[in-house]
Order: sequence, then C-alpha cells, then structure tokens
Amino acid sequence: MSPFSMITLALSKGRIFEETLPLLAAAGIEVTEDPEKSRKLILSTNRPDVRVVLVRATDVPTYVQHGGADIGVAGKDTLIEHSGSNGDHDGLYQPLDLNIAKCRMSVAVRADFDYATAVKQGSRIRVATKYTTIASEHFANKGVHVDLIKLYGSMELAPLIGVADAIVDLVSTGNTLKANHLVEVEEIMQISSRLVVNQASLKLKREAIRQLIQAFESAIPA
Ligand code: PRT
Ligand code: MG
Repeated sequence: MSPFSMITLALSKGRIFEETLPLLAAAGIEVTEDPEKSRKLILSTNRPDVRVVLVRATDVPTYVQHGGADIGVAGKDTLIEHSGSNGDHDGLYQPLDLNIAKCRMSVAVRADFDYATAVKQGSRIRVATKYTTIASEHFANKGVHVDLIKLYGSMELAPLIGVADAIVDLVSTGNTLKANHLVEVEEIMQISSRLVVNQASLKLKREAIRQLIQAFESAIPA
C-alpha cells in the first residue's frame, strides 16, 4: 500500500473511541482489534487502506497537525487548549462537529463559597484547572482577575483543601462534583468532539477524505 492511499485516523481510548465507532460503521469501516484488550497503538480495520492510531486525547491535534495522522477526533476543549479560541488552527481543518462525547465546561465551587460576591467586578479569585486558556478567557471577559493554578487531574480536590476558590472542569452527569460536595455555579460552554483533518492530507488524499467526511456527516447523532 503506498503511503498516499493509506488513511490514518487518530483516536483516544475510552469515550471518543467508543462514540466514533458508529460513525466509522457508517463509512463501512470496522476496527478489527479491541483497544481495551490489546496494548497495540496501531489498530487495523476491515479496510486495508484505513488504520487507527491510539493516542492521548490531548495529543490528537498534535498528531494530525504534524501529519502523523490524516484525520482525528478531538474534544472542543482539547482543540481550544491546543490552538486558542481565535480559530487559528495552523494546519488543522475542522470540517465537522460530530456531536459526540458531549459535556459542558463549567465553574464549580464548594457549596459554602459565595461565588456571586467573589466575582464582583475588580475582584480576584484562585482557580484550579487543566483548561487554562478557556478559564483565563472566561474570567477576563467577566472582568475578574484570576490566579490560575494549572493541574493535570483531580481538580475537584483543590477547593476542598484550600488550594483554590473554584475549578474549571468538564461536567457531564455532575456525579463527580456531587461526590466531592462541589456545586456548578456557571456554565462556560457546551463541549462536543470535532473531526480534525490535516491540511496537506486534504489535498493529497482529497477523494478518500471527502468520502469519509460525507459518511461521518450522515451518521452524526441528533
Ligand atoms: O483521561 P485521560 O487523562 O487519558 O485524558 P482525557 O481526560 O483528556 O481523555 P478522556 O477520554 O477522558 O476525554 C476525552 C474527551 O471527552 C474530553 O476532551 C471531552 O471533550 C470529552 N468528555 C465528555 C469528557 C467528559 N465528557 C467527562 N465527563 N471528558 C472528561 N470528563 C471527566 C471530567 O473531567 C470529570 O473528571 O469526567 C468527570 C465528570 O464527569 P461526571 O459525569 O461525573 O460529571
Ligand atoms: Mg479523562
């Protein structure tokens, strides 16, 4: 198989992989290996011209940008943190909102914290988050000064032990917040996953990629 006819799709394990499977099925693509049962990072499909590479969710835009994958699926959160929210996606084309892996980006605080008073104009709060671009833009728009504390996980802990007043994190059922006695006080944005395409691949493999985009589009959940 010449490298010009092989399509490489970057996915992350877990919800994005699971929720992309029905879209792949609509394109006649079936992944023939189970990522939960194997340690392989390159998975084959029923089509000799399509393969899947498994990468960290936050690395999907990087692989696609550098041509390690032709296309990929990434959360809007990940894309904003990767490229900024000004639409400057250098080398990354985003043709479709796939409406999968849905959740929301929210601000949460301890139930006994008076958020409304804390964010009065000109005030200052301490915010722990993995999503520093989204958080700093959100609070800047509100005229609130923030001391951002960058964390890579378990953000819920920070307000509980007094390291932060608030967190900015993804929420889907709300169970994680509830279990840690935190309350959602503001929704920043709705999040879903997008298809991302390498600009050069779009030119070199135009027909194959166009067909994939079309099949995906026809199968987007309502
Ligand atoms: O987990 P890992 O560190 O490997 O990477 P990741 O967290 O970036 O990947 P993954 O697979 O967990 O998430 C991939 C994408 O799924 C994210 O970029 C989001 O766009 C999307 N998504 C949808 C979510 C959620 N829903 C979600 N609930 N990502 C994370 N969560 C987490 C959230 O951070 C919080 O810890 O789930 C917890 C809250 O869930 P509830 O249901 O308790 O509210
Ligand atoms: Mg995760």
